[in-house]
Amino acid sequence: MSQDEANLEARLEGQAAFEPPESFVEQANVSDPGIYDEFEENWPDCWERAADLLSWDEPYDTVLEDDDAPFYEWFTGGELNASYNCLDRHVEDGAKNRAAIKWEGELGETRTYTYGELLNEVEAFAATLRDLGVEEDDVVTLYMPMIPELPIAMLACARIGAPHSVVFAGFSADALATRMNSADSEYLVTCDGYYRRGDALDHIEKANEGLADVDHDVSDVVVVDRLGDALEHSLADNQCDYDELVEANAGASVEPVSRDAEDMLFLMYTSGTTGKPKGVKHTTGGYLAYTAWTSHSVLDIEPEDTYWCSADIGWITGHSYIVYGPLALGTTTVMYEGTPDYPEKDRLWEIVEKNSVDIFYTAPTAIRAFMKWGSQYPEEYDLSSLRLLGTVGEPINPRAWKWYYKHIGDEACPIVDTWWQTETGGMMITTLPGINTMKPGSAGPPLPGIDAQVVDANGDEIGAGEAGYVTVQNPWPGMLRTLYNNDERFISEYWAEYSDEETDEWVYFPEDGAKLDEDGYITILGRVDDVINVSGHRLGTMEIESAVVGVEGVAEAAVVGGDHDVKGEAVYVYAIPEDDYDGDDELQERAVEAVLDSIGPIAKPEDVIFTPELPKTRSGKIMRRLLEDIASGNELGNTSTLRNPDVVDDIAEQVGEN
Ligand code: 6R9
Repeated sequence: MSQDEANLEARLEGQAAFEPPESFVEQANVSDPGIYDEFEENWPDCWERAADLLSWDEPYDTVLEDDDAPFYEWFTGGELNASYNCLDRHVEDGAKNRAAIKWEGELGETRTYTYGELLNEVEAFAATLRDLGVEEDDVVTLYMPMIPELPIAMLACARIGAPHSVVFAGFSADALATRMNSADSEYLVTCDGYYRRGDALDHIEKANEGLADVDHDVSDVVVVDRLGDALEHSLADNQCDYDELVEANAGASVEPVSRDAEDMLFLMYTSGTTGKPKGVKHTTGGYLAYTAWTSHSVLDIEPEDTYWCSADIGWITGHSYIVYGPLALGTTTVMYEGTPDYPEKDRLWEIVEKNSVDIFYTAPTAIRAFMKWGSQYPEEYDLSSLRLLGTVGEPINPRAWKWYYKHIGDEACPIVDTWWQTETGGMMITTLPGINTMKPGSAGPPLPGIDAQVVDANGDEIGAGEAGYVTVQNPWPGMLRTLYNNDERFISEYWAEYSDEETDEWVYFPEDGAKLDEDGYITILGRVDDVINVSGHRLGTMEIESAVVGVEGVAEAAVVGGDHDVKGEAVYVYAIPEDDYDGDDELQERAVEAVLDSIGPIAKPEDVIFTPELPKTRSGKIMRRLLEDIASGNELGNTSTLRNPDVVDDIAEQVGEN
């Protein structure tokens, strides 16, 4: 490091606040600080500003309907179609030849779809879905990796009013079956395979395994041929080739179906406290308005931009900020199939330079990996096209924030650290890049119109410097409407904690801990439920536990998250073997296999530790906090309340050995 660089590092190191660069502010979509008051004073009508970003077939009568809270409804009476808003209207406005999706495969092949081409593809696949018998409101499951056919299929579903349920391609066969069963989904679109680190991965085999466990008839399965000759596969009777079907419908014209604002646009399953994943329901009007609005105000997207979110569409970030938000605004959205370090650790920067990317949105775990690899990789490329950077998925540590600011943004791009969830549909707590001071490590104030408060266990607002829980005290258009077929769980998961049913005051509880500072900035501390965050992916410890206790030879298990310097958190399994079993390598391997089978490689345990006992309180509850501290290598607090304090030392010793 040169002296200059060392000085620069030292300066950044000590700097706690950063102002948005003047050059950014001058061109920002939103730069008037008055927007906070404006939204507060006009709430809920302020949300018309979001709805105005869309084209409505039928204008709405009411912005917010709260008669049946917390089953809120937004833009009621309005009708619209999401695929029309993401495609046709841009083509009608003369953007037919603007790139909508720029896709790059892992091996380097590229495909660009202009808005005109994307519309044609979507219509052809919408016609195909109709041929197969898909009707309005049928749930279509999409089990696909990052290939263009995934957003095409999503928009085709939206066009005919069939909600989609995208299952992350990295999830296991079991996970697919669970989701198809829960949604009673009779249609599946999948693919033969995809590339990961240069290898052709078989995907159809996993899909077929999952289908074998679906508890109802699946009428049709459409299979995209991604790998060609790289993977031989045969199709079963109810399976058909995507290209053949689409070719037969080439040139088809499919009218976008007018959907009620409150009609379901999609389901997205996510992990919660209990074993079963939750089917989060998002609707057409509120969700699309909210993702378009936040793409405009927070990501500062303009139609002329090339925008890249490096998430996977199999998660909510990809739904909201690769597909719906950016396309609703008519911009060019980049999609990359593979891993950031294939063939080299400079892959992402090569893509940024090649496409002159203006806005880049990624996860802190990725930034920590880039940091570890070193700044020589981004330094080889011209990243000066970048105007704004974003992060999402987990808390970002100030060091990683500053590395991103300096080495990717060249100290010229604001960074938005956006806190939100699958359930919120879009961003909730973040600075507005054209207005607010940035404080590394702190997400920022709630967005205009969002009344997020940090409260104590009783629901009372806490003072600056104290830690408590995030709550949202008023509804917003992008919010989930319910959990699919489970209104009761919707209430108990999100509203029971802090609401007062008698006074009809409803408070949303996202189950995150947070700290508040004197400027009202919120620093997110992480989940306070049994959910862990591995590389920005939400995993339920109960789901993992139930996989492990299903293993023959395992009597009991506890799963916790331990600190990890790249992944944020990693999965640690503590298990008690049954009497006739040893906690040997073989049992350990079977436990790992069970987790891979039931969830997928993202949940792969960092370690499986066998112990004759788990630390328990006198009332018999497993002390998870203690196990977390052991996994994280933290100092252990008081263990005197345990029924079996000795076990702690035994476990800690073993972890030290592994
Ligand atoms: C969008 C997404 C949601 C959970 C959320 C929180 C964590 C997300 C964050 C963040 C700190 C941020 N989270 N963004 N924590 N700072 N900027 O990630 O949705 O997969 O549902 O996860 O992720 O704990 O509750 P989802």
